Amino acid sequence: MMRTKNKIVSQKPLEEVFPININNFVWQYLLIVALVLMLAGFITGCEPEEAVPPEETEVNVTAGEGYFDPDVITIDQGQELTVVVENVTEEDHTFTIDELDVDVSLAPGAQEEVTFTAAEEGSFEFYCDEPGHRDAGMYGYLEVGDPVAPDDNDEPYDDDDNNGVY
Ligand SMILES: [Cu+2]
Repeated sequence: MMRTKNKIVSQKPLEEVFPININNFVWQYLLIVALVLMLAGFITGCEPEEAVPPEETEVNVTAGEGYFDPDVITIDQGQELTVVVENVTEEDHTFTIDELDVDVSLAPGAQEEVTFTAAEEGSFEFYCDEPGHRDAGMYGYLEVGDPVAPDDNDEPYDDDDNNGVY
């Protein structure tokens, strides 16, 4: 019995060491949590910068299989705009705006840029001039001034006409 008690007594120093290890572990855990929270805050803080505000003078557009992304670009009247178009497909495409004399040819995988000024207010369609591509969905709208985005309603043409008349 005495020896057993002595053994128990002799274990107390070990028990005192053990809580110190726990404290170190908790401290490291809290440090990791703090770092994760800081990283999350950093990522969250970066997200608003990726959005394209109306006053932006450069817009990146992806020419994909049957689409342009974004398909609506909004700028102010008289604003100079640089559009950087990247063709992410293995076909030829164009980025064309008839009213603004914009016609950029895009080889497969190519990235081209075009700078122009939209002097007049309105909604201008940009599209791919390769046969069949416009009908396949390769079009979008450059909204200049006070725009009504086609995506905001299901019948853009009728609504636009009514708004113009009234
Ligand atoms: Cu195309």
